[in-house]
Amino acid sequence: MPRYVVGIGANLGDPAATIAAAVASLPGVVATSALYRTAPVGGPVQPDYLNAAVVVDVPLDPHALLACLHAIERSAGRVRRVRWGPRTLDLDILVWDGPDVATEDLVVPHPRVGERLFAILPLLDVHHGELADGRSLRRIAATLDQAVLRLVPVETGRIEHTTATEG
Ligand code: A4P
Ligand code: MG
Repeated sequence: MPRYVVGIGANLGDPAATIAAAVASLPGVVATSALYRTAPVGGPVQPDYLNAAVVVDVPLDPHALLACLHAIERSAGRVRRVRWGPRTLDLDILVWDGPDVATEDLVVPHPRVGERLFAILPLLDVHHGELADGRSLRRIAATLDQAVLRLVPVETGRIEHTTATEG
């Protein structure tokens, strides 16, 4: 069964509640990261984000999973207006255990996963620490400009979730 890590970001409405609901709707969740509060990167002036990552084991190919993620984004009221703009919910496929995907509507590993602490820190909570090309996530994280991201403290506790598919 394919294994994916899905990155989650939210900065409108009640991001913690939205993320908890998204994790509850995702199929096949086997692990969740801590919840990180991060300063926005790119886009217009906008609120801080909450970011997280979850591991899902699902019998779906990457495009089918992307369609499922888009449906969950829509049910959270996501409206696409500005690239990198504020959003109620963003679900990205960060990595998976299959071959690289490079199509017009889907690129896996996510093309910017190696550039962003808001993606790498949660990913490190649930992933073994290397990208498929062998690059160490910790080493990449150390090279990134920590000041630009202005990380503010990590939330305590973990995401509350229940899934019908576990066990
Ligand atoms: N797409 C291609 N590859 C993927 C993939 N691996 N996973 C396509 C998901 N989608 C993928 O995404 C645009 C299109 O990318 C999708 O329709 C899909 O076909 P989108 O979610 O509509 O738009 P976006 O998220 O604004 O664009 P993008 O380029 O994915 O943005 P990023 O790079 O994900 O950045 N700052 C903080 N602190 N935390 C954040 O979470 N997120 C962003 C978005 C910017 N700044 C942030 C955060
Ligand atoms: Mg996205």
